[in-house]
Amino acid sequence: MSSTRGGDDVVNVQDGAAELSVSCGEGSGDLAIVDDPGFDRVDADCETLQRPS
Ligand SMILES: [Ca+2]
Repeated sequence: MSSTRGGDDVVNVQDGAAELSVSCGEGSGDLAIVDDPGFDRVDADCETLQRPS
């Protein structure tokens, strides 16, 4: 996985599989689109979590 250094990234791991570690990298407005926060393990550098609607 690559990300722009210092950017606000969108990481989409809403794939039905459990991620052991999701890193959003640097930036203060990173968004992680996850299956469920208790299912995908998301690092603290992902400021915002979006669950399935
Ligand atoms: Ca997932």
